[in-house]
Amino acid sequence: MKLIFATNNPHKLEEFRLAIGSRVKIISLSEAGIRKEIPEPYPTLKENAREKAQTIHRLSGGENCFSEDTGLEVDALGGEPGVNSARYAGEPVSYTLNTAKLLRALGDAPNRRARFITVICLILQGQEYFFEGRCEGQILRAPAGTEGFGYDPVFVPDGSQKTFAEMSPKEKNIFSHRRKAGDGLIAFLKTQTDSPAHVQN
Ligand code: ITT
Repeated sequence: MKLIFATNNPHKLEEFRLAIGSRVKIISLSEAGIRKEIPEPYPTLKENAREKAQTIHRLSGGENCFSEDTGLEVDALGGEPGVNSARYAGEPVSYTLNTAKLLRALGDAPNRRARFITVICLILQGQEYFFEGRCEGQILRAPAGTEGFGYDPVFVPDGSQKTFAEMSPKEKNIFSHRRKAGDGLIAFLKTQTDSPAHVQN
């Protein structure tokens, strides 16, 4: 099965290909010949994921596709940056400035509890399906590591002593919100293999 992945983020593409790529052929937007900045105007991850998937479904002429929207929820900040994670420190998007703003906002707060939440929107044969993955963890007081992207240098998932940015992509996938949401997608796609009408080769 082939699915276009409605993202402009190469890190997401790499992580999904690693997590689910052997079971589904994931086509990037550039491979699909689509160049488009997809707006994320809504107040929830689910609505933004839906917008991205529907936009690419339309532009591709109705191909099966999926998107995802991810946010980092920090308890001591009342859930921020949440759905604004990409543009927390404004535009143009800067992972370094976003992370610096997060550390400033948290200061010395003793409660460092946070979680990544990923919502996938799949459009298969014109029908929408949603899958969610979460990863609980803690925000460090200073960045560590150079792998990954976004807030990875300050996020330590429960069950590890390392930040995501100190892990290889394979190791990050053991814990990650994105891989867990991808598991839901794959489990669902398996249920569709009995009805070939739902599968595009
Ligand atoms: P697309 O919309 O093109 O998919 P994006 O980077 O804009 O790519 P999001 O809107 O989902 O994606 O942005 C969420 C932001 O949250 C992203 O810019 C990162 O700063 C951060 N983020 C998302 N997933 C992350 C991860 O696994 N590790 C660290 N930070 C992450």
